[in-house]
Amino acid sequence: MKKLYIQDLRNKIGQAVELTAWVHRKRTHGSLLFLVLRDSTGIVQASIKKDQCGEEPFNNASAVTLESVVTVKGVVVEDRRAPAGIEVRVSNFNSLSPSQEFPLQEDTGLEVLLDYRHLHLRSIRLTNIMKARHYLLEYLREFFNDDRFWEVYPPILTVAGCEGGSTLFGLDYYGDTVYLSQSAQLYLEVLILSLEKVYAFTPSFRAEKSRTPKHVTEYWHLEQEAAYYDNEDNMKFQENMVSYVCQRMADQQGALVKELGRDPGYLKNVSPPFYRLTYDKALEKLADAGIEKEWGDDLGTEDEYALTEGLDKPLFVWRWPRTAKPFYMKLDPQNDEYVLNDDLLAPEGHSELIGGSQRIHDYDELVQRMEEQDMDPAAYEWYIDLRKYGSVPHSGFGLGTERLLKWMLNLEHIRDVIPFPRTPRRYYP
Ligand code: NSS
Repeated sequence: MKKLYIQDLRNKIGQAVELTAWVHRKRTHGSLLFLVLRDSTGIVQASIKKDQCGEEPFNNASAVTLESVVTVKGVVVEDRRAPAGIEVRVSNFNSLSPSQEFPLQEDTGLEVLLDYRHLHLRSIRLTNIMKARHYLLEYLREFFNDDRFWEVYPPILTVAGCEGGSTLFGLDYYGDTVYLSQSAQLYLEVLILSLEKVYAFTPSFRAEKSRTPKHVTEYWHLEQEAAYYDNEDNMKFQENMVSYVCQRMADQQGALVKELGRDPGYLKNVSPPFYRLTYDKALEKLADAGIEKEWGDDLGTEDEYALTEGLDKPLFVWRWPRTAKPFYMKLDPQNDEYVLNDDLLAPEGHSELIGGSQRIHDYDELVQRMEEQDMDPAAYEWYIDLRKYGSVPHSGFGLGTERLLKWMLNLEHIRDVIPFPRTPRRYYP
């Protein structure tokens, strides 16, 4: 059975068609009925006149409930008054699968929408966001593949974290404890010693305590790792990658982006080089804005907002104090109080998109850094081992794909870009 899609009706003007779709809206004017029909490709108006399709089909169509699946037969005509400029003049109507009264309306509140996420995902807005998400990943993969990176498949059940123990989800594994992956980084560091340039797109899990518009407990992490890349190569790759996907999205999906409320011109303007501030300069800038931080403090939402206010593209805050960052980051040979790393912050308070760094490839330096952070090297023996057998300088980063899309589409909350958001209080449906 080959289905006709709404987007293809434009090529069928003047022809008789049979269309199966969901009833999205319904309006009556006496003996004239308008149905707005929806499928995965869009919406179209169907007009049904009693004197054209007969009494019984007309009565059935009049009684149809929203979200029912129907089949209409009719001719496609141009009509400037119709939402998409065309309409189907119906000569026959059939209800295939009736819907009970749909529990969601225009004014349904947020918590109810989340309880009924399985139904809310049919909304045009969420459908469009899911499509934008698909395109974003397509463009990201394009960027990696064009540069001859290998896509690899690291495990989700892991023995140890790399971003600190406090956000690990542990689970019982035949009497042992294993953890849901926070990051594939340590495994990617294994794979670069054979494949040299790799990326992975996997779920990452964070037992976040804070409830904010930028945190979920399960997110999709795009991670890159490359042999012989130093921190500068790494930052250049990040800005080229983010610029590439912004421009591809503007060029290829301008209408979708616009419908979701972002001017495609804004994305088109995102190009390298991005703004840069060292951590120390960022603290100075914050002090000028009246925000006093201690050297070594992490940056909070307010700080990120102050640093990126009014910017038209992202900002790197780079070269952080070693005390503020994880054990695997390479110390700056110029001054080992700092590490060779970057956080990439999105403008307009959309928060950190990427965390990246050059990695320690020297055995002794790594063990010393782990001891300094009171870590147990036993759990990381395999990772440390890599430094014994032909270790090379390398760098990598992790990108939160939901955060990138949230910024690109200028959406308010990260849950808007993920079909089934997991937060500290929500894991249903
Ligand atoms: O903790 S990160 O900053 N860095 C890492 O996990 C590295 N080990 C990645 C690597 O170098 N391979 O997380 C990376 C990004 C961060 O910048 C955010 O964009 C995103 O992952 N991230 C999140 N997104 C959504 N929700 C939560 N809770 C979250 N935590 C991090």
